Amino acid sequence: MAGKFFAKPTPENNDRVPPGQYLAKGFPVLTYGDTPEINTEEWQFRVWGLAQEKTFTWSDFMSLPQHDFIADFHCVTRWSKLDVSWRGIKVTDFMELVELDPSCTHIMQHSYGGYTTNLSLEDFLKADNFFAHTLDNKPLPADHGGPMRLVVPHLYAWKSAKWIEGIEFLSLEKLGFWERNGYHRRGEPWQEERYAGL
Ligand SMILES: Nc1nc2c(c(=O)[nH]1)N[C@H]1C(S)=C(S)[C@@H](COP(=O)(O)O)O[C@H]1N2
Ligand SMILES: [Mo]
Repeated sequence: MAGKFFAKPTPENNDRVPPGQYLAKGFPVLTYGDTPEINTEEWQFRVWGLAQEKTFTWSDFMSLPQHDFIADFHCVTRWSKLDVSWRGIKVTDFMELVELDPSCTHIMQHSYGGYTTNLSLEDFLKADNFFAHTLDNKPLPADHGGPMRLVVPHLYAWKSAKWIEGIEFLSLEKLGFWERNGYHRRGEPWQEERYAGL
């Protein structure tokens, strides 16, 4: 697999590349289906289920603290990209605006276009997770999930929903799009949690 698009890990970064992964030289785009085109004025974000239902606008997100993030990105199709440079809003900061029912244990991410992916509440509330609107100091391109995506660095990248439009809060684990189609319910790359039932 090494060559034009992929590189073997080097001794310097080897301990940051999970088993079975290669380093991508660029930043590949991986999308199932069409790329939705949404501008920041029409973009909305809704929370519902076991949280008081609320809709947020782009400016609601912009008025939250903004941070730079450097995070590694691991796609289950075996490419990884180290040190991706993003800017956005911490999930934990956003969640201060959400009134969560104590019975909530899981969440579902919902995207424009219909993509879904699930997380346990614990995996969603990790301090390192963030909503990203900027990549390499430029507005997040549509093919990488702009105007806004979630980034969950500690799990395989299919858990980082592009074009995110809402979170459904749940008291049981529901499965998202890839999880219903044979992928692992959690997807931790260091444990190689690639497929369900393995
Ligand atoms: N809405 C949506 N989010 C998505 C996907 C998708 O097809 N639709 N693909 C997932 C997968 S499999 C990966 S690897 C990453 C890829 O992100 P990128 O295209 O920015 O590299 O987005 C994830 N989020
Ligand atoms: Mo992926």
